[in-house]
Amino acid sequence: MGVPHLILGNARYSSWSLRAFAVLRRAGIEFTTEFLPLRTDEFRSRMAEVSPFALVPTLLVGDEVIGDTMAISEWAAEQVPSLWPRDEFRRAQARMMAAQMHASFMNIRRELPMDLYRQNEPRVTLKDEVVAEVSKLSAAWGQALHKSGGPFLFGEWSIADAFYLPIASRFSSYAISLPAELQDYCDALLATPEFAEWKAIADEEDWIIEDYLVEP
Ligand SMILES: N[C@@H](CCC(=O)N[C@@H](CS)C(=O)NCC(=O)O)C(=O)O
Repeated sequence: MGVPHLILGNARYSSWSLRAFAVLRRAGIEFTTEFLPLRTDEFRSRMAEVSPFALVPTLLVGDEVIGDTMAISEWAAEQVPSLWPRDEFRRAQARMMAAQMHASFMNIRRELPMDLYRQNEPRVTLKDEVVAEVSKLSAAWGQALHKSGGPFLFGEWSIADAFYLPIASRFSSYAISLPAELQDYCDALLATPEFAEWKAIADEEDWIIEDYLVEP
């Protein structure tokens, strides 16, 4: 089968790439990496070779292609079941939290794009739709953390936390203020070793995508 090979976008900007990388690192699964600059011919031609969806992250396992973060995460969890909580209800809720991130929060995603080089620089105005999504997210995180006691959503780290890691990074980049318990959660996510490793990769990159650099 060979060592799984993970194709990723710019570490600075690609939030989905970060999630899959964090899951595989936590799983302790050995894998090789290939970083491609988003929105370039190099990206388009390489991705056209490997996946009909042409999105990163894409995991190649021998001849098999897994071209979606949730699918990569579930594949990892089949080998390492502790990536999801042990309790059946906590596990279902962790899947719910990850699925919500996978399918929604479009306003946060559009207005506060991940940019690991941006630190503590608020946008001048936050649209109402963004504020509403931050509130919804805060309520969901608060409910899970209250029940588990933290430090992660379901106590021990799970795939749900990988899915919210880029949100913690965005909140830090755009100085979104949060209640103390939620700030502690974001701090815990940003203090994980897989994020430190990812940030170090981003720090070495010199690819810039102007569209990702939103105005203050
Ligand atoms: N549903 C996909 C979304 C992946 C995605 O949108 N990736 C972006 C980068 S973060 C991408 O590959 N963009 C390439 C493009 O738009 O051409 C997943 O969960 O992996």
